[in-house]
Amino acid sequence: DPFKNDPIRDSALIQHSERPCNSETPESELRSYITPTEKFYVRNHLWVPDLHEADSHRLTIELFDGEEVVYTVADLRKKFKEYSITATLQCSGNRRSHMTQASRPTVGLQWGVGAIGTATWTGVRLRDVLADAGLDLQDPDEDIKHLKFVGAEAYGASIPIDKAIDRHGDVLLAFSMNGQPLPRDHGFPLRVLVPGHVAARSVKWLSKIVISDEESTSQWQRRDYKCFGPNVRASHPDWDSAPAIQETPVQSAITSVRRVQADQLLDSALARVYGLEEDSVVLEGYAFAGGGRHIVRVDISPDRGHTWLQAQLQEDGAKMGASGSPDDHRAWAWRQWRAAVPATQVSGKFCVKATDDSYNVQPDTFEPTYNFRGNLANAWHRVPVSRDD
Ligand code: MTE
Ligand code: MO
Repeated sequence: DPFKNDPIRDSALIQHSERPCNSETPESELRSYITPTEKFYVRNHLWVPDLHEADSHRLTIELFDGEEVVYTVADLRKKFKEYSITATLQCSGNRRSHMTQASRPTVGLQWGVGAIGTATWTGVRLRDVLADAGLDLQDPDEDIKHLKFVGAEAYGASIPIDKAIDRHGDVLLAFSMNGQPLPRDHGFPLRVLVPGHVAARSVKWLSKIVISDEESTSQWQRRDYKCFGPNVRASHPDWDSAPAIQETPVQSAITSVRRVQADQLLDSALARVYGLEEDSVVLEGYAFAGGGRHIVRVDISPDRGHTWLQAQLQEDGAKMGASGSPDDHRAWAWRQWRAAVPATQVSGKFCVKATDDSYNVQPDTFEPTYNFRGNLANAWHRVPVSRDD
């Protein structure tokens, strides 16, 4: 039984499957900027490999000519400068259950809003290690197109080489999460952290990197994590016709709906911002864009999309990556937001939608982006008014 040494998980996680472990973060834990490590969603395709010694764990890098260079985790720590970045990981299946409910059945784990989380990751820069191993970052061989990652249990994925060597790409070989060694579920002792890309590319329990002219041949790169048109059925996808998901589209969700009495609003900053003096409803949630794009606005409707107001974006608490200024396309972490509306303006469902700095927006319904695998479900999140009553 390869699962017999899986770690014990926090009982607050919402379990979708046990073997392999797939568990999402409860809404109450999505309200802190940094997701508590033990409450961070777990998405495992297989078992957690039995790796217990960090220092001696070996990472093999296969260069384009086939030559191999090996680093232990101890070597990585000794040889390279350490960097920390705050980045959100979002599973391609986050909010899949909303697509299913609004549209048609989808194949996959029926995640709610909690297949997402934010952590501060510490490690060494992948580009520094690649350069040390012998890759010419300035002028790489033209045929080099992808970087394949292999996990110790068999999972694999790849990213385009440009993301890996971009000095502003901030791809890390991470050995710690929120200041502690990576927990076993999150990749101990070493994982790739590819900020801005779908979490499926951030391979855990990293054992090998291959510099290549082709994408990873794993099923998770070639036969999964792709989107097709609404007409394409599960039985006949032409997998090779669609690109593997890398950067993700703009997303947002409501994580809390609370009624607040007028007298409880006194002295509240939210009440001042929205000029509230009567019984109100306070909403909270997150917004996130892939590719390092910033969230520029979050719109809330208290009445199914007829009227709108702007949510207050909470402070951006992110460490901005390895080497650069915070004003470029390197928003690797979510923004949380809050909004309040008078209870009398509320009718039907609340909706939330976010806009990123390329003015990408979320579709209003799920029909146009329905895909049988339920990937990248990012239509407006609609929540009944009375949910928390
Ligand atoms: N890496 C390995 N080795 N095995 C896996 O099953 N799952 C991927 C990715 N990396 C996976 C993996 C997927 S689909 C997601 S969403 C993220 O890890 C989840 O990371 P987390 O469990 O740390 O939240
Ligand atoms: Mo995922």
